[in-house]
Amino acid sequence: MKVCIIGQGYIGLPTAALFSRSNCEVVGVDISEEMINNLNKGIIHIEEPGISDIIKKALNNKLYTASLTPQKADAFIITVPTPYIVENYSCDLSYVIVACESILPYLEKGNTIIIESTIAPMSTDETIKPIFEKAGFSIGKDLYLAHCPERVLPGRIIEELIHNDRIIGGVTPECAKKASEVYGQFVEGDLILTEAKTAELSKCMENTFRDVNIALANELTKICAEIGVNALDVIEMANKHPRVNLHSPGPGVGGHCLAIDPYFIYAKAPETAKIIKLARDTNNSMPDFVCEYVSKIISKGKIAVLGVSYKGNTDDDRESPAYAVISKLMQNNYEINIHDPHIKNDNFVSLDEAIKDADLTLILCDHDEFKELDYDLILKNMKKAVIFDTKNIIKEVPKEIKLYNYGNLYELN
Ligand code: SAJ
Repeated sequence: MKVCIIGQGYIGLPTAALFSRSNCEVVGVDISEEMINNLNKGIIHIEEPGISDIIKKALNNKLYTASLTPQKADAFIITVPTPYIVENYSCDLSYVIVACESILPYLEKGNTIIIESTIAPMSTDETIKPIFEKAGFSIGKDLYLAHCPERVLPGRIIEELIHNDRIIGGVTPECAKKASEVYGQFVEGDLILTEAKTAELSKCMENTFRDVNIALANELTKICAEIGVNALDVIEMANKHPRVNLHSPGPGVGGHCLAIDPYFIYAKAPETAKIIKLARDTNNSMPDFVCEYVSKIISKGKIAVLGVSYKGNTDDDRESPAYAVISKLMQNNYEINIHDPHIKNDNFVSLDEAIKDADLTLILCDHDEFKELDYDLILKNMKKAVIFDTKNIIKEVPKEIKLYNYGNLYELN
């Protein structure tokens, strides 16, 4: 089988790697000339265990080529980004549309086209299918079209692409069957056949489920700060119940999935999707909540901010709530020094520099490095030894250090 994959990012490249490992011929297409040249030399731009070796082997065996233009193939897979449109929260399909149009000259009867990008419900039927129909193809007869969302965790992508169950949403049952034959090349999890719109909404709902549950934990934190209860103890106690799983509160929700996908559903049914929108608003309000309590700890002075990635142990800072916290603190005239051992940025400083003469250390991300800080250094170098841990990662500090977390904010009221 020959597969042409449009988009060689976090999902497209690992997918290309796995097809080539299963002896499929793969063309990986991207708009970045620099990336394509590098890929053809075996230089990989994403940090993901296992990919580099597989791609290098595939280049040697002539099973993988990176290219600026598509080629004829049996299956085409679209893995390009889908951001949301800020004005109305709807899904920006422009990259997907351009990708679909780019393969039109290479399509032949019998080909299968799979959209992996996360898209709003109904997008495949209402927007993507007509692109191919206008070009004269009948879907389900000449071409087979399906939406098959990816569901993988960065850092474990290869492992999860192989073993996770896969939703195969066909525009027709025949489309789903053909798409499942494509994934059958390397997927060992179950291939679950359904309709395109069901696949679209289930992917968006997976991330919405998490977003709503995090909002509930964040709301609980606010209630506890107001009425004087330890929110972290409440979560621990409630989770002793076998059917309860309260999530963890934090400074907000980041990343390119949880902070975006719920809007795709909201934009489709804004009058009805009330909990979904409220959860988004609640999570978006957390940077303000953090800043409010920072101002109760210190009214002015220097703050050492630790961590700006959207989640721990990654260099990904897309949609990170840390940036909202930082910009608000700067507006309020605090002096900010940022330290993040996972992100390269000339404006960031070392841990020593960040905490030097600081009035407060503010933890916004749960990198492992922050779980056990050098408390002697903190006591020696900070002006006041105060830590505000918004991720509840520090379990114990020496008694000379004052630690605030979401368990004791009520002390500040
Ligand atoms: N967060 C909390 N409290 C929690 C859990 C997470 O505040 O209890 C925050 C994190 O700090 C982070 C954000 O939520 O800012 C998102 O982190 P995450 O680990 O929940 O999710 P992602 O965006 O890294 O990955 C999700 C995953 N989806 C689900 O678990 C349902 C992943 O499986 C998907 O493949 C991915 O979205 C995606 O691509 O859609």
